[in-house]
Formats: sequence, structure tokens, C-alpha cells
Amino acid sequence: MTDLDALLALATDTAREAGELVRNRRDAVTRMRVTATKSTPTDIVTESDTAAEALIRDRLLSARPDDAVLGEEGGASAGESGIRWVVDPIDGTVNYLYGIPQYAVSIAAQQQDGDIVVGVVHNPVSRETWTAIRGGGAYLDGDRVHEAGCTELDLALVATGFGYDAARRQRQAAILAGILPSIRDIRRAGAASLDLCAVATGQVDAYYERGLAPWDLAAGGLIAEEAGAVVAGLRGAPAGSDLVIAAGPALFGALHDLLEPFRPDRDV
Ligand code: LIP
Repeated sequence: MTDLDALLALATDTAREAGELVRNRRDAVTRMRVTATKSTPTDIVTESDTAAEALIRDRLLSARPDDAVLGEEGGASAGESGIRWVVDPIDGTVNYLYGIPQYAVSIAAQQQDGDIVVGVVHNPVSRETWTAIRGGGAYLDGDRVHEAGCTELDLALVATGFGYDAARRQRQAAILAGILPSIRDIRRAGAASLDLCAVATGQVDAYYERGLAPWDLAAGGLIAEEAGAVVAGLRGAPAGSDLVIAAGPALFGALHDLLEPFRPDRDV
């Protein structure tokens, strides 16, 4: 087993264990108690987010004590091994709060050069697990997956999402109104990591969103790339908080050029 295989096995087991914790806590409570909010009153944290990240940190660092961790809820902890785990304990927290079965545990391993080399996205409700090792392809429950291969923008089903800030949401809605007549339709599922896995699996043809955090993007972005998609920002920029566009190579340019005039990588 290579080091990357070992990292993938650890991340997969950990994501599934955290997923069971998250699932069982959700089953127990009709409406989760919101324990904190972040950027806005709708940007929520539940006790499950915190508990799941604590479990993930414990399992990863028990196995690899010299690794670093960057988590949505617990922030950054240093390490000396050269590997940093990038963790979203519940991506799609609002879906989780409402009991909508579209949320995920996302765990990625990042090298010192910044490359994401291992990614796992696990949906605790469906118990589907997407995995990828850089250069090794993308898999859903062990079966190889590949982006849809759509070539026509007007036939493209495009996933997107919106930020928590009202002014950003207004601008994102205006951009969406501008592009909607030129594509098949949109889907707004509410979890970036699963949107990126949907691109990888061909369940949507493309995805774009502004404002993703590193933990939203890390694992799903690798999985989409390993499924043959292009994952990038505008005008050659890397995918990041300014903008993520993920689409097959036959569609990426057309979607990029449709979006670009609206400057979706800016708030004004
Ligand atoms: C969510 C993202 C989603 C975005 C939501 C939210 P969270 O992350 O995965 O793509 O549209 O506004 O940011 O907050 O549930 O971890």
C-alpha cells in the first residue's frame, strides 16, 4: 500500500465513522439546535458539526500525530509531516438542519506544495462515498466515475450555490438570471462538495460558485478533476474562493465565456 493509498484508507474510514455520528444525531432530533452562527444569522453551526470535527481530528491525529489539520469549525493546527488534512465535518449544514438528505463529510489530504492528493466525500444519508487519489481516477463506492461529456452549453445542467451575505446573494441571483436562458437548467443542492461529486459522476454537467472555503472545495475538487473535469477560476486563475467552475473539457470554455462578462469572481 502506497502512502497515498494509506492516506485514502484512513480518510475513508474516518469520513464514514463521522458520517454515522452525524446521521445518528440527526435521526435523534427533529430540528437540530443551532449552537452558533458565523458570517450571518443563516451561516450556522450545530453541535453535530463540532462533534464530527472533533472525531475526525482524533482519528486522523491518532493515526498520524505529526500531520496538520485545517477544519471549518476548529481552524488550523500545525504539523511537521508535510501533510495537512482539510476537513469539512458537515458540508451542507443548512440541509442538515432541515433534514434535507444532501450533506457530506469532506476530508482531503494536502501536500506542502499545496496540491490536494487525496479526497473523500461521504454522504451519511445515502452512505455514498466518493474517493480520489491524484492521478488515480475518481470512484463512487469503488466504481470508476467520469464527467458527463456534455458539449452543448444549451443542453448543460448546471449546479450552483449562493453565499450567506445578502448583497452577494443579490448579485449572484442577477448573474444566474443572465445565464439561465443559455443553459438547460440549474440545480441548487446546497453542498459544494456534493455538487463537485455530481459533476464527477455526470449527475450535472457543470458547477460554478463564488465564495467557497478551502474545506468546501478540497476533496470534491480533486474528485471532479480525477473524473476528467476541468476545475478552475476565471481567466486561468486556480479554483478558489473568488470562483470555482467545474465542467468537462468540452464544456468548460463555453461556460467560462458565458459567465466571464458578468464578473462572477467579484462582489461588485
Ligand atoms: C455550503 C456550501 C454551498 C453553499 C452554501 C454553504 P456549508 O457550505 O457547501 O455550496 O452554496 O451557501 O456555504 O456552510 O454548509 O459548510
